[in-house]
Amino acid sequence: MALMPKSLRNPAQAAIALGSNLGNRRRHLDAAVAALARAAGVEVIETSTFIETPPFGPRGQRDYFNAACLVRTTRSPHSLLRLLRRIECRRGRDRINGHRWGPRTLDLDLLLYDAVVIDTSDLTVPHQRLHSRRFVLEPLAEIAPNLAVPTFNRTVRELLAELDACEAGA
Ligand code: A4P
Ligand code: MG
Repeated sequence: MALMPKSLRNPAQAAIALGSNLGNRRRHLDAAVAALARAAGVEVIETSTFIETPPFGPRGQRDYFNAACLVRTTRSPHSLLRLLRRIECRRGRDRINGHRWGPRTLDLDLLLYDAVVIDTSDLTVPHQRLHSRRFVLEPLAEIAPNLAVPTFNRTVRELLAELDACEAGA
């Protein structure tokens, strides 16, 4: 077994959501996973399959490719957020002309970071809309169904079951 690099001793486990609906969607997601795997202080444990999902938000957008990724990391949550922003930027994410829930080459959201709860102006963990986004919960449930989601006090699988029940009753 390979020795874990010194920088990855005592790592945290984090879950990241990936989404793309502009350009070569599969390539953007592949490149994001590769960039995470190359980043210092990050080890990719597992990546879900890529699923094609109808857009939530403004009409007229193309379907998204979505996925989720589990990583081990020695980076702090804010350092991980900065890394996600850099990777988005390198894949041409336009934050100046882009708008909320609008089309994007790459969106990387930090979903979970161990059992840590954060509520600062630029970072909320668990991600605020994790429980209501099928395009987030489905890929995450594929790779980490039993992961506990703090504040919601549910596992990922339970949140997905609740969303199913909610949508069936709607
Ligand atoms: N921010 C706070 N907490 C976090 C966190 N945990 N991870 C702040 C990442 N960012 C976090 O993010 C807006 C602000 O949230 C940032 O300033 C950051 O500091 P953003 O990525 O610029 O904005 P956004 O992605 O447009 O909005 P948001 O709130 O992340 O919404 P969603 O839910 O990600 O919506 N439809 C489908 N089918 N698939 C998708 O992937 N994505 C969206 C984006 C809309 N519709 C979609 C999809
Ligand atoms: Mg986002």
